[in-house]
Amino acid sequence: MKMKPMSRADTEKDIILINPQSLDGMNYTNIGLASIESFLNQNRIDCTVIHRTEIDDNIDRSNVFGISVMDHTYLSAKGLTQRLQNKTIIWGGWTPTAIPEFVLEDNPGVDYVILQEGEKRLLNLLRSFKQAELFDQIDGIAYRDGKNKIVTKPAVEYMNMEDLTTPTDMTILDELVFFELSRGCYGKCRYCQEEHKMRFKSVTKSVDEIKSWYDRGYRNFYLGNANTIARGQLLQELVRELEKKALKIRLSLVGRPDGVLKQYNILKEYFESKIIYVELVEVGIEANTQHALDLLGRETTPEMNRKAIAALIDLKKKYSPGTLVHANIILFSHFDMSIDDFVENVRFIGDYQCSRNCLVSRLEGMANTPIWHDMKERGFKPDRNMGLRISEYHFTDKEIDRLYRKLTRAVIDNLNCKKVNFFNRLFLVHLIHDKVLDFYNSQDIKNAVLDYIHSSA
Ligand code: B12
Repeated sequence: MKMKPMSRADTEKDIILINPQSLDGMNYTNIGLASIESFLNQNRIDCTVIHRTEIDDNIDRSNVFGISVMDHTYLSAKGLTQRLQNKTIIWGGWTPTAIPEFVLEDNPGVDYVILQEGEKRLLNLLRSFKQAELFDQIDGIAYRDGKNKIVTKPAVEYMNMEDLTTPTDMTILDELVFFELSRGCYGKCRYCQEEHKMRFKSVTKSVDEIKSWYDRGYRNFYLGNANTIARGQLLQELVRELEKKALKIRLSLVGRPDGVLKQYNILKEYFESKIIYVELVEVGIEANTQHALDLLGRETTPEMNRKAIAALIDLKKKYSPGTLVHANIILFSHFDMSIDDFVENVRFIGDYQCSRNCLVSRLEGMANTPIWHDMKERGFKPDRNMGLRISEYHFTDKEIDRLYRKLTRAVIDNLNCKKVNFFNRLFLVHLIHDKVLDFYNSQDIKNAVLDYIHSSA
């Protein structure tokens, strides 16, 4: 293992963590770093988080820097690493977890890549700098050995959710507290990088944590992560405890259609509650034919998807008209999709009218997922500047390909800009959604779609 010189006396901080986000307005939200900073400080590691623009003022404060990396911050992290070439550099987050070997090869300045959850692994790595024998016990890590060969030790251990500490304020976005009720997902969908085992916080710990935010004046909580609706008993105990403590809060929940159907009666308690207000329920639908769902490795059926959204709309109408129901759908669900798959996606969007803010225009190939491997086999090119994500590709069906290009071209021309970015993305989504509703409102969706594809305009 490589180690650059470090001693506590040298510098003020044991480690400085960098949030490389470049988007104004959400500069400081990073749920992972919020959790790691709190965990390390509670374990007597002197640690702080800075934004990438604060690097000049902090460069001499530590010999060790950790960077949180997602695909859209890959280039920013790469630049920071070059700037910090005399320091020990540790990368963690979604992108390095998916492609540790590529990350180490592409960034000679990166010394260690931490895979999956960072709290304990980073703590143990930092401890090993002073007690070298601890290093061999660390799982979920990639590095270069003495012969400059890359070694990857897969992640084996998972955090017990009870050992997590309350995150720092970096977990807040515009007064909304991202609250981790669970980690991981059982879905194993072919397009998703999430493969952690599912774990949950106890109700006692969850309520204590929510109460501590509540006492500081926060009222709006996003029970995020991919799949918080999964465990019925916990959800039920949570709503009852929050009611007992009279914590008047707004909650957003995220889940899968099977979870919504299974936990229907418990969700009803949330919708009926006089204490809890359900702000939003977000459900991953992804596609509306069995063919497309199978291509995505989604273990749901169109029937299940429809039932789940219909049930939520029914609850909303009866008990909480202001609640938002978001049915996440990938309009162009797969590169092997057919016109009929597209038509059924249009039908779902039109029938339920709850995909306006969460429509994904097309499937993205996230590094190292089964779908990404399929895409590579087809010859689609990973983008080295975006964590090897595959975003540019052709659809097998020529008509679908033409439809995709025509639709997005028309929308981008309408936007009158060169590039789609985070800020105009929602506008783009709305324009596509408007066009989808035009198809839906025509007498025959398939004919309308085919006419559009073959029209000269
Ligand atoms: C809530 C959420 C958001 C929130 C807040 C995001 C944020 N900045 O933290 C909002 C709505 C703003 C958001 C926006 C976007 N998001 Co988002 N989001 C999520 C979601 C659902 C939950 C995140 C969460 O709660 N994580 C819990 C924390 C504790 O986990 P964590 O962040 O992964 O951190 C752990 C490890 O990764 C690691 N780690 C992280 N950093 C570091 C650093 C070091 C040094 C170390 C050692 C370890 C380490 O340790 C952490 C603690 O264990 C995830 C999916 C998921 N299941 O996690 C997607 C996810 C993170 N989002 C994603 C994406 C693509 C986006 C957007 C780009 C979407 C878009 N098209 O606009 C934007 C980007 C905006 C931005 N600037 O971040 C992707 C990232 C994929 C990738 N490979 O890059 C994910 C994984 C969803 C997915 N499957 O596609 N998102």
